[in-house]
Amino acid sequence: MKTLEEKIVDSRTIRNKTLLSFLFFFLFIAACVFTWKWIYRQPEDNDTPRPLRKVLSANEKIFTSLFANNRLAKSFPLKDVVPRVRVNGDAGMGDNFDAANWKLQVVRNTGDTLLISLDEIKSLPKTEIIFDFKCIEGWSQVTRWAGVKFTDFVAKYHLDAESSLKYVGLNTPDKEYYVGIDRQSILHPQTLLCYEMNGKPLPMNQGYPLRLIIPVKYGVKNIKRIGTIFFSDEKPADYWYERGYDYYGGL
Ligand SMILES: Nc1nc2c(c(=O)[nH]1)N[C@H]1C(S)=C(S)[C@@H](COP(=O)(O)O)O[C@H]1N2
Ligand SMILES: [Mo]
Repeated sequence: MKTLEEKIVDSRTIRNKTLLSFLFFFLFIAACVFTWKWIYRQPEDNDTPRPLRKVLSANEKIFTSLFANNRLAKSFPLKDVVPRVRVNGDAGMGDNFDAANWKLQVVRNTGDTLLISLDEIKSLPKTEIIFDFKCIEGWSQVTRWAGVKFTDFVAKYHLDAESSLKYVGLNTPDKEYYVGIDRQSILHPQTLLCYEMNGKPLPMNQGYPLRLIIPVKYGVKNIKRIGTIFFSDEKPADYWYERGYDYYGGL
């Protein structure tokens, strides 16, 4: 048998409790607004208030510690590839580009710069990948790319000393777009110096002659139209980092 306990509550108690609830509610909102304003009054670090930047750095540490070369981005069958590949981002993609005379520049530790033609890059083993390309703006699409694995490229051009440094920096020929990438991500087995999309040469607006395809990162790091590659223990400049995004950009 159930016993029902009843308590008679008078209307004054109800009113007091209601008032108290509202008071707490408004105090809570005020605290949120105050904290938010406080965060945005703090000094900035690369276009982001320092407390928020600290959160991004903490995330980066967690992701880096979980990263492993045998953790692959999911790949997809040919039938899943979207018919029309989106074009996004045109920094460093101006019309004044001399495609005919393009050569990839690779700055070595010794100070000299390798100049490598597209044909030389195409003569290296070719790797294809179909994966879900994700942009931080919130869209993603399954797309198909081919090129040389960054690790095969490193081996061919004896860049072992260079690639033991903490970061690699990549710039467009006009230096308008630039990214910095941590060593373990650039040496990930799915990272490509890519010259083909859907079995054809890269379209001009998608990075002809050479772009980075790096499935373990968001779209921002997949730089189109690479001009120069260099290696460094310091974080290379990064276009979207300077505009408030996190440096790591990992998935
Ligand atoms: N040179 C250059 N590369 C770039 C960008 C850019 O503005 N300039 N935008 C990036 C962003 S934000 C995305 S999402 C992808 C888009 O690649 P897509 O145009 O092939 O779809 O390119 C990346 N690489
Ligand atoms: Mo993006």
